[in-house]
Amino acid sequence: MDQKYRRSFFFFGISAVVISITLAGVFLIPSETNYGDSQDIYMEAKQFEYIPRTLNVTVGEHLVIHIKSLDVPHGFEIKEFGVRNHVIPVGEYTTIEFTVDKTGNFTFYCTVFCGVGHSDHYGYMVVSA
Ligand SMILES: [Cu+2]
Repeated sequence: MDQKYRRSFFFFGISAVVISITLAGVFLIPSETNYGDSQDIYMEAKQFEYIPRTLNVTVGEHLVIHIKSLDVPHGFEIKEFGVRNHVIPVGEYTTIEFTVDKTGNFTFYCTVFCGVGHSDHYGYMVVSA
């Protein structure tokens, strides 16, 4: 194999790899990319607060909330986004996913009775345009 032939063979090989990767990227991207930007949010719940207490997000975002409890089991609900009665276990992250499809100020709150301050266990989600 002479030098010139070997070089063009090499470039052909590289081009084939690049084209394959590009096509795979176009056709094999998982359906999650149909959402807007995805944001991972880490939260903690305890008697009787959420940390952070306020989530500031942008409409269209797909949220992946990872949340765990620091003391007793708690709950998490935001009716406006179809998130109902999620149980938050102690010491172990649970994941809640949804897309914020409207702007405004919303309240999320605890749906598992967690003690005398249960009714004060809530937080806010501010969705901006
Ligand atoms: Cu609670």
